[in-house]
Amino acid sequence: MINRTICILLLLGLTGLKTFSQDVIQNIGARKNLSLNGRWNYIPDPYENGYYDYRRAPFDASASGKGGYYDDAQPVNKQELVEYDFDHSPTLAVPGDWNSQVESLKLYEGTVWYRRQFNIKPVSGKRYIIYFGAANYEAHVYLNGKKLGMHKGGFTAFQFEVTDKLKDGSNSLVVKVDNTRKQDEVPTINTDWWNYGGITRDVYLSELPETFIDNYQVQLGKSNMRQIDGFVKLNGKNKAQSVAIKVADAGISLSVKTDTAGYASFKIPVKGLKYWSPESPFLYHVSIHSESDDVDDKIGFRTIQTKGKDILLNGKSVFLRGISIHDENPMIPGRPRSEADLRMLLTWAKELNCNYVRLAHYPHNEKMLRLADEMGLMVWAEIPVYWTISWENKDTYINAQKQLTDLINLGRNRSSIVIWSVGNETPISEPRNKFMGALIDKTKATDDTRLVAAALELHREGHTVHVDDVLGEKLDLVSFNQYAGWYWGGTPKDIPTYHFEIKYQKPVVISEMGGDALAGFHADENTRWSEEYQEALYLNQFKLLNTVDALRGMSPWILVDFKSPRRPHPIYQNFWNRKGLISETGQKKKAFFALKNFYNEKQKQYPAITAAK
Ligand code: GCB
Repeated sequence: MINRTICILLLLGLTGLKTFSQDVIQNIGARKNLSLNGRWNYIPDPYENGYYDYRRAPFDASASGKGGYYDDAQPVNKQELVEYDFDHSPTLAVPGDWNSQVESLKLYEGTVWYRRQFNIKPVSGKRYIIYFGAANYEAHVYLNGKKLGMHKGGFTAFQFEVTDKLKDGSNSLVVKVDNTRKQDEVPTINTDWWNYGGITRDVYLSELPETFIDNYQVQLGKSNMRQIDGFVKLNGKNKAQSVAIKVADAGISLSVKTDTAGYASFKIPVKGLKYWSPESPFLYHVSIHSESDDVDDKIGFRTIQTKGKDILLNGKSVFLRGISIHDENPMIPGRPRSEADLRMLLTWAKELNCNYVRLAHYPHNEKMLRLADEMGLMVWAEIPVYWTISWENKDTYINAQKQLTDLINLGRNRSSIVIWSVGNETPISEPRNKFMGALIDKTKATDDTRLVAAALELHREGHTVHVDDVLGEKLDLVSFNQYAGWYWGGTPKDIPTYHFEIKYQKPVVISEMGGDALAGFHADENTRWSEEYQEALYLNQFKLLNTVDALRGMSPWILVDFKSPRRPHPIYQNFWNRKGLISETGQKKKAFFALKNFYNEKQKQYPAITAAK
């Protein structure tokens, strides 16, 4: 019995120690990187026979603990899987999802093995990490036959240190990616978007000095336009160092000493700053020099806060002229593969006269956040706590919280991000209130400089629409999804017969509204699926929304039609959610122009905020 317990503990210990990836480095793009993007060989493995032996025992959990069929050290239950021949296997583009690249994988949910070979001459004294921007959903990573670890979560970055594992010459990187949906995961089994599998974002091998700048934040303090609050954190043997922080154009140059844990915080009084805003998205060149490392970044400075029913950007009332966006390039269709794909989406948002985007329903690419900084779009950033998560499962909570803190870490220096959202349309119950309440507290404890929101639900009594979810007490904004004119409330002309009863005296930002239209299908405004119906729905929504005196923003659903398995209508949908203002071929629907006009009017009511001094 004792022996058995020891064995189990050993196993858990071994897998536990090995399985979790480290927290990721800040600003990977600015490091000395070898890109591992490109063509990777792949092998679909629906029965996971490369992972489990014929008794369904994982090769990974072998008693040797070395793990993996690919392990040179021959775990006890290793079999030679001669059928798994990467050399003669086809290739997939990385970054990219498999569904949009290979017809037979369009609906595939399960495991695909990826392999990429690369050459490197490791430099002694340097450290190396392998960094993945994202892989959906569970990734097990092996280098030269040794397991590096695993990561769960389809939209967050992860990394492994490989300093001692690289070979001089050719190296083989193997990743098992599994996009199987599971009830206890985040998101859960049921979503209204395509479950794209694969290594969907950039992969890098990064060369770093022995002691490197691991993390930093350089942002204005909470509601304080006169002070930068920040920190820097080093990683390596020589943690106590002098670190210089420079913001050249603002005349800032400061030196701090990191402690023995490699950490230093700082406060820098500032005046005469050019504040970041959508009208003037000014980014400063920030550089951080330690005794052994340098990192450069482009950072904007702005404050965001609420006051009564107002949202204040740099101290002035602002209206969030937004649109919701999925991380999908409809033209492929599939996950975006390049920066140009992301720029296309944000350029459309700018054409709509937006100053704000809701990046639904999960963390988007870091490049998207940087583009939003550069192009002048405020951002709502979100985690996939969507619909009916397993509220009572502790591991589900830990997973959700990790995705939240990873998202905050990724976006901590992006002035564009003004709102963290902890979830979408989560049905009220005690366990859910506890789960969501804890996520809100965690967000505030991790970053007190941005607003916290969630897309809430409402309930109706006759023509009264109540917004009174108990989470409203803890959140900074009243945000909810409402589909009057589509899922309820008759046809578009009936929409203004409803009215809202909103319990909280806070700014209202409608997180979703809208309806489907097939681009090019024209009929009268009472005919569902027509562009005229969708346009009339928007026009009548504006009438209803204008009656909400605390209305300070909105992000209608959605910029572009997107793939969804929930949308089978053979004439109008064909597995596309048609609530886009733009079709999957880039055609703008009538409602696009209706919203643009509405935003032009709103802009007149809330004039541009010019740089405050
Ligand atoms: C919602 C969801 C969104 C869906 C949308 C719809 O409320 O938040 O993910 O895609 O409705 O089209 O039904």
